[in-house]
Amino acid sequence: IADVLTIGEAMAALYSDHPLRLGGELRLSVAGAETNVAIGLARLGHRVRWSGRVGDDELGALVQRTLRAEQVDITDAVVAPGEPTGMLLFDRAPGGATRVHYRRAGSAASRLTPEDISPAMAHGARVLHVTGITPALGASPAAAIRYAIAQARATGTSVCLDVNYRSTLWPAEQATPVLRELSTGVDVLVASEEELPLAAEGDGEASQVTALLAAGVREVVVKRGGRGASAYTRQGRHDISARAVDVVNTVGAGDAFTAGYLSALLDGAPVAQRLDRGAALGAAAVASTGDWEGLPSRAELHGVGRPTQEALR
Ligand code: KDG
Repeated sequence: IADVLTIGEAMAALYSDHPLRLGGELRLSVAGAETNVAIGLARLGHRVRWSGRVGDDELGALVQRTLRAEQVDITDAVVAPGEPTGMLLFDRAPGGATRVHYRRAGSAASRLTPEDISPAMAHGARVLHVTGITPALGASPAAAIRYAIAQARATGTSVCLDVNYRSTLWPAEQATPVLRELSTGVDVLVASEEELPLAAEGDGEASQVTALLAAGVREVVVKRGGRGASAYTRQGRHDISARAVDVVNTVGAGDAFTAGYLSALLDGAPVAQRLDRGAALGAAAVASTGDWEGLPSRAELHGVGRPTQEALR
């Protein structure tokens, strides 16, 4: 069986170095939080399967080709005739901030059903990884994620949920009850500091984490961007600082972190090493353009976080 099964929307991604309104050149790639995690894990040598729904179009073919090239098993992915593959565009606002523009309403993935993912669930995996993005895409994808989590729990598969709140997809009032419901049923919960209140009741990080651990979550991982991350278990709290790298593009860093964390978890490494590998992959993502292109193989892990002017010989 696979080490990890990830489920979610994979999209075509277009990148511009300046505001889109200026036109000019675009670079075409693939993005999506769950496929970012899948690629990060596959590069580290884990057996990864991805399931989701893409259109029977050129962009869907790009998604499939990219995932196959990255050794992600997509045997169970659904290719839906007549439905468009979702798309997102990244540009830079004046001043340099990265902006994300979605073109995913009505996409193939927004029509994902529980039946679509049942073959992947039947194949089994050690870990199921899902995010809070998929339930924001519509009632049917939300049902698919609920089904996936329930199936995983019934069959002894560990579940990792990354909250990944996307405010442009749904308002916090709508997201909070759904994310709280999903969060209590998982083994590993990953959230940024800002997302934690969406996943758990309580005033402040300590009480939110306590509530999650009391609800049966085994590990709560809090991402703090350039300030590192923490992992809480019933045994206590561990912290890691972020690795110093030149920041090129922070999009995808959270997914990379999660891939690193899960990789070390699959290797049976202790919490400190899980955080360390998460920090390494997060740094690799931040130091490169694109969501996943800069992620290391296992042999390249040791080079992450070295000064960029240093040549590795
Ligand atoms: O985490 C990176 C993602 O934000 C990006 O790949 C697109 O999945 C995506 C989303 O919904 O924002």
